[in-house]
Amino acid sequence: MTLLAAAGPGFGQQLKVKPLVTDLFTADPSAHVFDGRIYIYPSHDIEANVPQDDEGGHFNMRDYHVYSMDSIGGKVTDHGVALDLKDIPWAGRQLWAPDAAFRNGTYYLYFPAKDKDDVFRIGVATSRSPAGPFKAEPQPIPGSYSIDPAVFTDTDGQAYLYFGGIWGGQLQRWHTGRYDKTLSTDLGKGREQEPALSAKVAKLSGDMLTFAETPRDVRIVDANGKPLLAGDHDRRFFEGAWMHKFNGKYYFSYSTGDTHYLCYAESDSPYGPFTYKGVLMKPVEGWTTHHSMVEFRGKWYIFYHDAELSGKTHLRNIKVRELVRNQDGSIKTIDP
Ligand code: FUB
Repeated sequence: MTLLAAAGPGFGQQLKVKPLVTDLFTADPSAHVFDGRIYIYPSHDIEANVPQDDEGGHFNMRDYHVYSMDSIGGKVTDHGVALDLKDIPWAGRQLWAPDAAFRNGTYYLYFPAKDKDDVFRIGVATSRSPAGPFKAEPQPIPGSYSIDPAVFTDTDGQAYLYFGGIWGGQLQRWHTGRYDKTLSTDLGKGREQEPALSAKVAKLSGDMLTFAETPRDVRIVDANGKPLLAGDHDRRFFEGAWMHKFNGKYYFSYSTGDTHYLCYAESDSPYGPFTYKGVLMKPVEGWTTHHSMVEFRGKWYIFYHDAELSGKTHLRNIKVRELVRNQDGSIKTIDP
């Protein structure tokens, strides 16, 4: 176990926020509170010397570390390698943004990786400890595809898996229901007036290892109930889904990718449709950010990343700051 940099001064006052981890590059932080402690499940960025492209080939990560903190702003503990690419029987390359969940004494790590045919799938690994190490299931979740799994357990105990990402995340290649390698980025020019591609959601089975239903579209509509369009790059879904519940409402938040916003939308159901509400966070330093939100000791926090330490888009560092809500449940836009 290594003790690393803490959030540092300025935290909570919305001054300059410091990276949580400084000895490794980390990104895509999914945070959860397990046994009263904050656990963070990030990607572990490395310099793999792969040239940058629209497919994200330069994000060539090979393992996961789990971090934990007993308080926001406190020491960050690195629990070491929790899962390594070489120990995932079906995976070929690129361990991207993971998430975690707990049920009946077992912790579940959900992660995307390209299989041996270079198609993104979503895998599961299990552990008796939130810090791992995790043991991967021999096959990816049947019927899974694309990237960025986010698990949400509702107040009635039902767990849902949200996932998907366009461009390098390959979601567009499944547009016809079968994998089509020729479909690039967000389906291309001339489709700007069509509904945008949607993230997916599926109930998880009781053992948390399979989908209990065929994944459904997470529809996002505007205030008039019209679907957001593919050409609406400032508002449409790109990747990085997250779900949380607040005062009985479901909040679906996500990244707009090429326009670099985090946005959110609200619904009365975990399936949606979700009504677009606004920008959660303006662009950070670097190409992407990817977030999670968690309630801890009566306050809500957003975990995210930027590229402050390296100045390079593929070598990122995770951060945390407080999330401020207005009285109607809407979220104050963060300008990092
Ligand atoms: O970390 C690799 C990819 O970059 C993630 O899966 C996306 O959400 C973006 O952050």
